[in-house]
Amino acid sequence: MTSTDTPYPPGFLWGGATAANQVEGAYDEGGKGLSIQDVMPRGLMAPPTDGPTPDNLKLAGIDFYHRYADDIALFAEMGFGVYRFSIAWSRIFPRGDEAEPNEEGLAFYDRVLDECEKHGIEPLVTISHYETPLHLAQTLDGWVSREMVDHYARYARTLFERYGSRVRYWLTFNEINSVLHAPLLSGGILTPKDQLAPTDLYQAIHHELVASALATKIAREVAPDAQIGCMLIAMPTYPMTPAPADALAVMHADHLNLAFGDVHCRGEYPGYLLRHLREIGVELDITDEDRATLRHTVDFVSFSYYMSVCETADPELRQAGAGNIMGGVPNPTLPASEWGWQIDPVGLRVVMNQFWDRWRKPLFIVENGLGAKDELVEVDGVPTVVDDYRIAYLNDHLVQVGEALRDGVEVLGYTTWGCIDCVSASTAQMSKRYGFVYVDRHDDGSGTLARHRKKSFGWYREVIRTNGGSLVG
Ligand code: BGP
Repeated sequence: MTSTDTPYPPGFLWGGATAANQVEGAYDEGGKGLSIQDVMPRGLMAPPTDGPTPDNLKLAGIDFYHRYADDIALFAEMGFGVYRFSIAWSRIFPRGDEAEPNEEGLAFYDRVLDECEKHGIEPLVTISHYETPLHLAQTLDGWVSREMVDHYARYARTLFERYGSRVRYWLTFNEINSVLHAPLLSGGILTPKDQLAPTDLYQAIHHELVASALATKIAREVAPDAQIGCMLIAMPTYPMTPAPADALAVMHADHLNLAFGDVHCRGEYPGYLLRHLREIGVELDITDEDRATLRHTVDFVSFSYYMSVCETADPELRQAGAGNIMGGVPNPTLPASEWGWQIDPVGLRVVMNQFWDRWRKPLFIVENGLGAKDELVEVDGVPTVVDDYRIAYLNDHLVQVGEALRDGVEVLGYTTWGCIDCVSASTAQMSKRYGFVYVDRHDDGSGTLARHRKKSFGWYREVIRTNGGSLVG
């Protein structure tokens, strides 16, 4: 492929993504309150602690709070046209329930935006990325409570008013469909998952969906140029066998994921979800006002893509996949990462077609990448990582994005996950690295925090320079 026959359209936004709680550190600076992440030193793997503990790598992160200017300069060196980051809710409203925002927190993101503007990088802001203020989790059990809608709306309004003229692309909730499987991470719900009544879980989901639509409504009023997207985990599901019962199992699994996109794009609950709720005995408290709010649909659909899964109706074939928070059965035909996430570039094309056919909204791929153990070596006296495995992973996925573009799918852009190494969301490790930039910090908390360009850094710069023309596929 040469740059003249690239399927990527002019103006395609290339870049990378991070989240506040995984990079910023400075967990108690600038007036910030605690978030649920400050008491999750083991990620999803263990219950939360009573307070911040020294083994929690997120408390210091990769010190982006102090190094953001240098880090954004590195992104600019790769030619990023877009940088996706999240705003830490507890920097803006430290407890979550205050009437007035924390000016120091707002000023920090002004400075981040200054740097983006200096380099001509378009910001893509996630309003809530797995970082509910801890106080709201402790006092309300997170999104189980309807009060969360007001707290979130006040927070979103504050952001639109402050940054609405500077930020065009917004995401309301990171991976909103993960709340079904990770209620604490995604819903700020402290009640352990196995003790959470289905009615509480679905009511929490309803509150998040209403809050997301309310954010869209507020944006239309105070930031008319804003483009609002929902953000989903995309996980194409294949039948384990050709048995019709397996096709049905796929349909049911798909429905539980796609329902979130359906509500965001169509403005109402789909019939299959209402049936599911009836069958599991869940009666939701949905007001007329909620129904009217849900009518405020999104401008685009964004998603993360890491893997596909299989489904089957056969209980003997049903064993859970390693490291996969969303359930599903491992696919025997696919390789997996060191953390058991199955690698399936073709699945990306499949899911892009599915989303486009279903919703006819432009797509934005806002997370994709390979978490791997990297080894820092010296090449010509310069510390680096020879991450050919990461290059191969990204190349193969981007070739499939190109195929989807040729299929006619409309795509706004692509941001790799963890464009600079950061603390893992699921395992809270540093050693699960995704970046083009290596950060010298380790699972035991040691390290200088120095930044080093990996081999993939130059590779991605070339992909961006050629608008995908340098991809090999
Ligand atoms: C997504 C999250 C991110 C990110 C990524 C990789 O689910 O939105 O926050 O971390 O997955 O996951 P992990 O860090 O667990 O490897």
